[in-house]
Amino acid sequence: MNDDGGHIKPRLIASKERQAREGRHLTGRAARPDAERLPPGQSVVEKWPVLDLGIHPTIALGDWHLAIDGLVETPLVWDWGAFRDQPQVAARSDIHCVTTWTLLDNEWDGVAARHVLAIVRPKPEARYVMFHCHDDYTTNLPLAYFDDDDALLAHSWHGQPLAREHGGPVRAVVPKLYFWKSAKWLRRIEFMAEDRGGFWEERGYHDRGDPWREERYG
Ligand SMILES: Nc1nc2c(c(=O)[nH]1)N[C@H]1C(S)=C(S)[C@@H](COP(=O)(O)O)O[C@H]1N2
Ligand SMILES: [Mo]
Repeated sequence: MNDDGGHIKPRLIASKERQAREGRHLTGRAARPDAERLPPGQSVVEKWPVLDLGIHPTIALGDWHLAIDGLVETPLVWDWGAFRDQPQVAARSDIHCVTTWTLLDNEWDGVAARHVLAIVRPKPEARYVMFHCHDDYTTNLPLAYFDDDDALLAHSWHGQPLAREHGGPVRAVVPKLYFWKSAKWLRRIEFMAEDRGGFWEERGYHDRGDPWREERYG
């Protein structure tokens, strides 16, 4: 990282912890992805909001690396060239943020999560994934949500390089979970046997975060 591009926002973090304690935005409904386009309590927005801890790291492509390690047969580190040499996929999905906005029909380009899994080969005991980011953000998820055909490591959105404020050069995209699980400025993917909470999961957000079951807090 070349500069910190901002400051951490303690008041924003405190207010989100309060919202989690108070159960803000909860509707108490569940919805089915095959029957409804929107998970409970979500509203469609037209413009893509920027939400993060307040730091927007600048990572030059020449300095960019992604480590993939933990409980895998073949840990690796990709530099930018190696990452771009992997098979590329295009995928379309909706973004559902826990703060209730939904952005429909996002077109991503990048490397499929399942390609990553085929290369590193998680050990049988690996059941969870932790994403680690350049702003020190972390988020955890069950391996089953990363091992899905819609999950990817995205470098482009609607055909353009992912903007820095949205996590470029590379962010994770895990469409079946609330968007706080889709880590921006990704630098490391760690495979784990035991679950461990990430940044928001330790501050009152739900451990899994399935929008269709309205798992906002927990
Ligand atoms: N590295 C990092 N990734 C992050 C965050 C963050 O603060 N740092 N915030 C999360 C949250 S809470 C949300 S809602 C989405 C927002 O992504 P966007 O700014 O591209 O809309 O990023 C998620 N990924
Ligand atoms: Mo969020």
